Amino acid sequence: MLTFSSPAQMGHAPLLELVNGAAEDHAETPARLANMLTMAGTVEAPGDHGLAPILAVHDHDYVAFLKDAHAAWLAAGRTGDAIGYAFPVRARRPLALDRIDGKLGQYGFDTVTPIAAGTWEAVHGAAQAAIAAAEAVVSGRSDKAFALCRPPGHHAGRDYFGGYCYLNNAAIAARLAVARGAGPVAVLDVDYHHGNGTQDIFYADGDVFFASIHADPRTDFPYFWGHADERGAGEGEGANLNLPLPRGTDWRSYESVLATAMEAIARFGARTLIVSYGADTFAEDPISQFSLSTQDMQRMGTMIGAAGLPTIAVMEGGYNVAALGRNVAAFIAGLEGG
Ligand code: OKS
Ligand code: ZN
Repeated sequence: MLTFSSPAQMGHAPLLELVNGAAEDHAETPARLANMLTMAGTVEAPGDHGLAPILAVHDHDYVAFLKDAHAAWLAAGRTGDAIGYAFPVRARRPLALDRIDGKLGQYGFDTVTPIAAGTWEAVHGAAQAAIAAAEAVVSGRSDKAFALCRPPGHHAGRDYFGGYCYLNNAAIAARLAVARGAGPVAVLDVDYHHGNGTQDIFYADGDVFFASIHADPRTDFPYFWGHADERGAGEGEGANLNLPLPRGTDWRSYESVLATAMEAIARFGARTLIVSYGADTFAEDPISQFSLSTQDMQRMGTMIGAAGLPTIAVMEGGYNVAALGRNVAAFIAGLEGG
């Protein structure tokens, strides 16, 4: 398996997240990537493919905001990481706000996704890893590739960040594949959390099918997306499939729902597959509530690999740091046909 990661990804080290009424240690740490790298074998640096593939998904003003946000935070006399405290209720207007606090609320949707000094370089590096993986597959250099992205991406929308995510690595890879004529494309999201950003980006897009298996948003983050009745709109009507599962789900139920997702992807006629892989479905994940084992990660990879599609996998969540590399390696072994 070709594997990609950028050293710049280590530079995002959020100090804390505001959650459960307190400042807690941030779960999405550089140590996650360090642990994955211990198990990954040969990892290629992605090179710099520029901003064009990122801007094919994300809003120009949003990207400019992300690049500048931490500097604007420091210029406002603050220390530490930039975190918003005021958020618009739904259906507010597009507004040209002047101060960093307003902009953090305008572009962000939660208090767990700080913008730190190294955030832009890191999210740019993670996106480059996803782009390099996509290039490797659409060029025919490799049948499958894995981008060890962190921070993750699937909660980030065209013009918003949240859920530890800033740039949507899976969406960037999917858009690139479509642009290169490798469509129709399916994105399969098997992270514990619903990939609301990816869903939003492709909601009205008939070229990209989005299927997600995740904790029911009635009980779990991101709450406001991921419900079973969200089926796509316009040209994308029917090209969005949410398969929410209850807390406590084990492999027995997961397997049959994954089979449903794979059948839907085949029926759609996908020619390229993007996988948003999160290891936070692991039974011992500290912030999640499914019951999958490391061996189940391999089973998951095997079922996905059996589709026989050119596949680009990108890393999403997974917070049991000590087990992370093992879980990723098990998933990759399955995907490769083990
Ligand atoms: C708990 C609340 C935040 C959940 C963020 C989810 C991040 C993730 N601290 N998304 O896939 O793993
Ligand atoms: Zn997750």
